[in-house]
Amino acid sequence: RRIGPAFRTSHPLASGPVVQPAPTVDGFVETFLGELNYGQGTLLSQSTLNDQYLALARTVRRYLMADWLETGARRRHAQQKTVGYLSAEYLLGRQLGNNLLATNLQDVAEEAMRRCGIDIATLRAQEVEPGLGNGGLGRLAACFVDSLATMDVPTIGYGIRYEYGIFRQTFEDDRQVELPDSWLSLGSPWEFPHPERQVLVGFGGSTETSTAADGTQHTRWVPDWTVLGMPYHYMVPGFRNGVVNTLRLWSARATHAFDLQIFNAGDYTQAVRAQTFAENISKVLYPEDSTPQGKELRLQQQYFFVACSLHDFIDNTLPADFDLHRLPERIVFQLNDTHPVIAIPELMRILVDRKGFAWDEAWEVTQRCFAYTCHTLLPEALEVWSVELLGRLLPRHLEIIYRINEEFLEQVREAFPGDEMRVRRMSVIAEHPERSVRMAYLATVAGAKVNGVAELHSQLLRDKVLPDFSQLWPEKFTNVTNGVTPRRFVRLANRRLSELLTDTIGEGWVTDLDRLRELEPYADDASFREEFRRVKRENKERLYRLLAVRDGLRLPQEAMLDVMVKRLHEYKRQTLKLLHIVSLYDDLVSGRVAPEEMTPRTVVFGAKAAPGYHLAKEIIFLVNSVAGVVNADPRVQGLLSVAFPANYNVTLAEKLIPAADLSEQISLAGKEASGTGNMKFALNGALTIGTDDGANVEIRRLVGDENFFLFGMTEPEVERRRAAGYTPAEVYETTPALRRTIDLVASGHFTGGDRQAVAPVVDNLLHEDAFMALADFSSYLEAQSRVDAAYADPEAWTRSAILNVARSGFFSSDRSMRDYLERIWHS
Ligand code: B1N
Repeated sequence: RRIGPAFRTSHPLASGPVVQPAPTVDGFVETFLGELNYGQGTLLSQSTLNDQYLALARTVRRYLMADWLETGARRRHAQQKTVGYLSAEYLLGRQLGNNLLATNLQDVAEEAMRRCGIDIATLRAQEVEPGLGNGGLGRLAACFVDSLATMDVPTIGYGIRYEYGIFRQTFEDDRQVELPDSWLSLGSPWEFPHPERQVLVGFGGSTETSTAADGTQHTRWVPDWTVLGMPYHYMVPGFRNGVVNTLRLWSARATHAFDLQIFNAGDYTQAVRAQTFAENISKVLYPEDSTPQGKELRLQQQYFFVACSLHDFIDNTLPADFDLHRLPERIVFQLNDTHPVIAIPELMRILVDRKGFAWDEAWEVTQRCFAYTCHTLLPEALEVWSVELLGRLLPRHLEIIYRINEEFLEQVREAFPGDEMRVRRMSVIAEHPERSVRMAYLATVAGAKVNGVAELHSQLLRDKVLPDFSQLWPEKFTNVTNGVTPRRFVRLANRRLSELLTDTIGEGWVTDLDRLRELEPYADDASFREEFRRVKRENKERLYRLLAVRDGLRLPQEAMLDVMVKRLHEYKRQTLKLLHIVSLYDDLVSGRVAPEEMTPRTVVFGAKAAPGYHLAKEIIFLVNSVAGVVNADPRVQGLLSVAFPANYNVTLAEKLIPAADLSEQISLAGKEASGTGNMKFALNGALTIGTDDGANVEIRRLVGDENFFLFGMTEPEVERRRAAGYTPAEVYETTPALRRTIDLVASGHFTGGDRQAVAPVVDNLLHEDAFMALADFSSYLEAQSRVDAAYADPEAWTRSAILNVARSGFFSSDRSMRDYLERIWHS
């Protein structure tokens, strides 16, 4: 596999260091033109925008290559423990800007492009972001690998190179229409295919057990079809520290043996079809957030990338003579939710069936190699796979899971003699509604640690989701509150704020976000507040210029910018926000509130709905319908506007968040595991209106009650309310403002008189309201009037905004990584 010493040349440059282009404008121009000429095969004078973008990307890549090779060599040499982050999603965002930032080449590149007569901003806009994730979970993985590189932690990010990422959202007649995201179609300058590191993955078939002369049994899996995994490597640069880690994403290919057999049998079309079948595995990301669908192809994806990753690490990354009994000294696999949990029986299979370990020996090693992060509290979101499907696709893994479960349940019986109810509750195998494997239980049984993603979530995980397990193994459970990378979400997204911060407290904050504390005294400095407001104003102007070209929106410059961006989900309660808008609108047009009493607002939504989530799509339709009517009504001109730019993604987030005044974090308490958008907004100087949910709890504690607009029931209040029997219609009947609001929607006012069109949402609210939007309506409106009053005092508002920035350093993903290192990976 590797080139032997005999083939190594004796040239002095053969084993590095790689000659890096000069980090000067001249050096950059020369490299760029070279890439245009020799990489793209064109002349500057003949080149298209895309040629120029690709050449620019490849130029920046060159400045990272020496560090990448050097980091790899150093890691191989040092033999330290590596973090293998296993995640089915990485929502990376655009690469060019981030890599220019990491290499400190922003100004050089801008000037170099100017000399070539090119506006670098136009080239940046050319990049299609790799949308290989649905939302928070995928973006979290991207933040974590960024922080690990910046902290020089040996890490390999493992995942799937979907040919189509999260769909592109458009609106037709106010309804969501999904288009395929062909992010690879104009070329992919950031990836490196490594065909020499391909891995073979089996599926289906059966198991065979043989008995040796000494009586020991040996089981072997005989798959009946296989695919190849082709790794693509992506650079993950640390912030200006000479470190470049690797993200290794797998793409499925047909094996030659597979189609050759069929070719030889003379069936050409059948052979080509086999190719398509194999390549389907990494074709498309499932666009489901927080509610996984139990689809066969999804399980194939999960096993495919996990099998490739384990094989890659054990057989191609560790030295050939490595003693696998010591595997836990060299790797810890962090399971990003249950999606990669099939890695547990896969490692057992490798050790027992292929490396000749005894079962107990293998189990000992396996238990120390995995840790599991849970990201949800919604019972419907806990993944289960039917035994029928698992047995058909991965028969050996199912056997292994059964044995793990048997031995585990024995342990439970020993700890709780006679408690068969408990044994049934804790079984990894559920019997109803069909026999299936509970992946979260399997991860908890096998993992050395289990963590939730915010304090409240970790508490509820212990008490409500896995109570029996936390009773059996209290020391297994821990919390690591999520974080976000300050590189992308402050330094890159908010250049104006970054300059102000650096001018005021120095540049150390970019890698030591706690230093933002030093900003606190400036909250009382009138000229600093003035500067802070200028930053916000300019960010708003930039956003509105973008939304004008991108979406044809015209928004007033002066109004409060109120933003709710996240996946569309009932539990997140976009409808509650919508009811607030309708109620403001109704107050104005009915004359209950005079125009001069109103604090002008612009509300911006961004949200994709899972294509099969019908109610979520109806909510999108309703938001668009309300926006259309409100924006066209001269009576509310300049006082109330609603914008719903299509296709919210990381790129748009980077423009929206720095401009926001108000951050909407209004999920029903106990439902949002953490949230990470909430952290990005606070760090960019927006104030939060939010429930006592997820990481909001910690944000409020840190920024202070007086700088946070709290409303709504707490989680225990939600529980009590539900236990008492919640009837939304009663709330509607007894709350006049709510009644007026819902009646206005129900009347068809926003849908050209069409009452049918609003019925799905209205009926659901009145008769079901599973996430209690109506119960929290009055409290929400009251909190929103506090927001209005606060915004009317710009000095006090700015003071609070500055304190939000100064006190949010805790939410750096660098801190999250320190917590994982301390609480999980080093223990
Ligand atoms: O993970 C984020 C949290 O901040 C959010 O609160 C949480 O909702 C989110 C199945 C999920 N939980 N579960 C998912 C995504 C895709 C999928 O197919 C589930 N995403 C979350 C980061 O911790």
